[in-house]
Amino acid sequence: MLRYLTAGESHGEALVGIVEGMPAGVPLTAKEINRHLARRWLGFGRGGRAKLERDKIHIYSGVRFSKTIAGPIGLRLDNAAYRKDKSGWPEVMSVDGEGEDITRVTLPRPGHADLVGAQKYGFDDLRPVIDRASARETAMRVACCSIARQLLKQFGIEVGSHVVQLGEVGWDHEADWRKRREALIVEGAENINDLADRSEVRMLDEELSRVCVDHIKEAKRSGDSLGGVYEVVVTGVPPGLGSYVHWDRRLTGQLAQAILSIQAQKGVEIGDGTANSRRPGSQVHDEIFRDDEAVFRRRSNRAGGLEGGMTNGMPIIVRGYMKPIPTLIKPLETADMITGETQPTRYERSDVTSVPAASTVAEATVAWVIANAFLERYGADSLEEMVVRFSATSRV
Ligand code: EPS
Repeated sequence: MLRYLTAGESHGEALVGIVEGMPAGVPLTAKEINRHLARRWLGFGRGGRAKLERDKIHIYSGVRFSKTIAGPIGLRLDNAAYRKDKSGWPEVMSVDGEGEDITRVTLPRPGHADLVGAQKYGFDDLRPVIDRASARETAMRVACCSIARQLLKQFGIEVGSHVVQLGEVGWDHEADWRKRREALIVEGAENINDLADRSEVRMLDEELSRVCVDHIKEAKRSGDSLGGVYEVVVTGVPPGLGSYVHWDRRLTGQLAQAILSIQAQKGVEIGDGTANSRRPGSQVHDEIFRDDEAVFRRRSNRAGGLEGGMTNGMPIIVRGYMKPIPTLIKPLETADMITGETQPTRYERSDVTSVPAASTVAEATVAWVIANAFLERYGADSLEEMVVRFSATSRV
């Protein structure tokens, strides 16, 4: 089984990560991880922090001569915000001392972990919650999960994503964008990224991207933030990953967790999940046929590549629904956590939207789940052995 841990605060010195369970011999370089870290910064609507961070990974261990060596992989990502001249963060986030001179943050933002986090851990200052609940942590997650992605790549499994809706602006002609997505993924899901990464909002349609940028500008002018919906697609997945035999082995549930584990994500949909709930069964289930090479296939993919909690060999389609970011220029009403006094929320800096970023983080967390299921089925101590196992195992 693959495992990873992340540590670090948004305005602390650095983020660190450990990935454990990777077989030996998987090609891995910092360049590949950095490519995905850079993609996480894509998207119009990010705030001042985006101009600061450069996100270059430092690999400490577990890799030798550009290949994994089976030992835990140690990673570090420095926070430029902490190092910036006169940032004040080394004092505010100091590991030592008592922090008597620090101004405490006591106005919790509605919709954020702030208040409950402080109540839960007994803090008289929201700072520890703000900093660990922050989506800054997803940078290290992307780094850790990029390693799982490298494993999948060796077996022709690709992960891609694109944004389908931003605030009120989205694709209303379902059939149109679906056709576009289908055409793109014939050669692998990474092809979606080639197009989406060129759009300012990671959408597949230029005109729609422009409308979204205007929508974001408008939200910014009115001091607001925007949520949205994105789609993650995985291609090249063999049938039979996951299992129907026990609840926690159902890949469907694991994928939902992978999406909802990301900050600000509030909904998940597998395939045509929500539309299917309104349709009669005859218009939902994907008919089965056996092709000329005796491979069982589906005539459609409304199930999003998953039946009975297992992959069925069709592309996996998972959609994530993100709420608008809770840090708003336009204040909302809140209560001071010490005095109880009603006050407007305080604003520092924030993103107007980070749905494009969330789509790339979701790619990473989904890749992790698939890699784990893949290892469960075809796992071995080295990549070489895995290739032998994979080629020898009959696929449904
Ligand atoms: C975040 C607030 C902003 C974002 C940050 C997540 O940071 P700051 O408070 O320093 O302006 O930019 O995202 C990242 C730093 C990142 O790497 O994605 C929050 O409160 O979640």
